[in-house]
Amino acid sequence: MNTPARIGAYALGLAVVFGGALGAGRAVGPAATPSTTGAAHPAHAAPTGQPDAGHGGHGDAGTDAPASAPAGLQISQDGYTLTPETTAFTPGEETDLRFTVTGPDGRPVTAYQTQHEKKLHFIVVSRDLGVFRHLHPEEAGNGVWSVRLTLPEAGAYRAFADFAPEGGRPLTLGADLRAGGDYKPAGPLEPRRTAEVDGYTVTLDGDLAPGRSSKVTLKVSKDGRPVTDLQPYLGAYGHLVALRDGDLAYLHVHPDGEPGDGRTPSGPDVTFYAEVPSRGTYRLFLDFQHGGKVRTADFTVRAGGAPAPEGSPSEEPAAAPAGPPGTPEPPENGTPEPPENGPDHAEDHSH
Ligand SMILES: [Cu+2]
Repeated sequence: MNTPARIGAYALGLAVVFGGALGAGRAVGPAATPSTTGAAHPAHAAPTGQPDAGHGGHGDAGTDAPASAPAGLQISQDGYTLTPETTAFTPGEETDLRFTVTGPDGRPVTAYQTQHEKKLHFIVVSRDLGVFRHLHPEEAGNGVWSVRLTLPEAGAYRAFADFAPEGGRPLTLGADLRAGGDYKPAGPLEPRRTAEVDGYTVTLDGDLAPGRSSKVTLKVSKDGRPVTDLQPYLGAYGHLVALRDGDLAYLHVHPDGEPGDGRTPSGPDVTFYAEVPSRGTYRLFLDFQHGGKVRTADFTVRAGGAPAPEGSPSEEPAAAPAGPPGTPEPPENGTPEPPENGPDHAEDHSH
């Protein structure tokens, strides 16, 4: 077979696989939640029912990779390495942070799958989990990503790149950043289930059970009234990032339903399924969009009790299997593109 013909056949094979994935995703519908494979799903929120292989560097659900460490704890994994050009910052000073993800061949990765409307999601938190940023860097060419970042206070920070290289599985790599100066450590985190942001009150309901999928519901209200017209953000009515206090493990969370599926209300409740790997304290950051602006509400929840035994039922609704893992998400049909938010929103959260 000559080369063009081989490429053609390969492309055709891909098209079949992708087509199958789309078909599966559609047929299963938004109610589908891959509960049996959930544990292998990593940390990024994914609209349910999409053939989402899971973000964050866990094994493919289909290959039943052994339970590995949570995502985000490594700077290099599966041959991919996060390489920031800068790790030293001056507090309060906006800096153009440039970085690459180098692939197994040692070169910067230039081809990415789109996940939740972006090729790469970039999360920056302070190590004490008081500061949270969810950013979308721009491609500066040749595999270089560029993002304007201000670290507000002196201290140590963790940056997570959440992406899926073309032809590879989703990964979340983490790298430390630091801002020099007089560092004042924050006190211990106390549980907090109500967040106030910009006149909005967001309350969190539900408990996190180690080792199983736990339903978490966030209710958004403004001036005492439930908000029922939340806007889609990254293909969902909310985007939840969960991090473990102590090591900043980046956890798997995905929303229950998606805009336009005919069953998911645009508030006031936004439901997620979160999987925490252990007992401990977790910080949850909810990005939600209303009135054209994305805001972040933050919570602190303790996960207690013993880990659930193997094979114990999950709280997730049982459903037909979702699309095969490792396949890209279907295009966002019928979901209006949320307005550009200019510079990504950023939140500082006091304890
Ligand atoms: Cu993002």
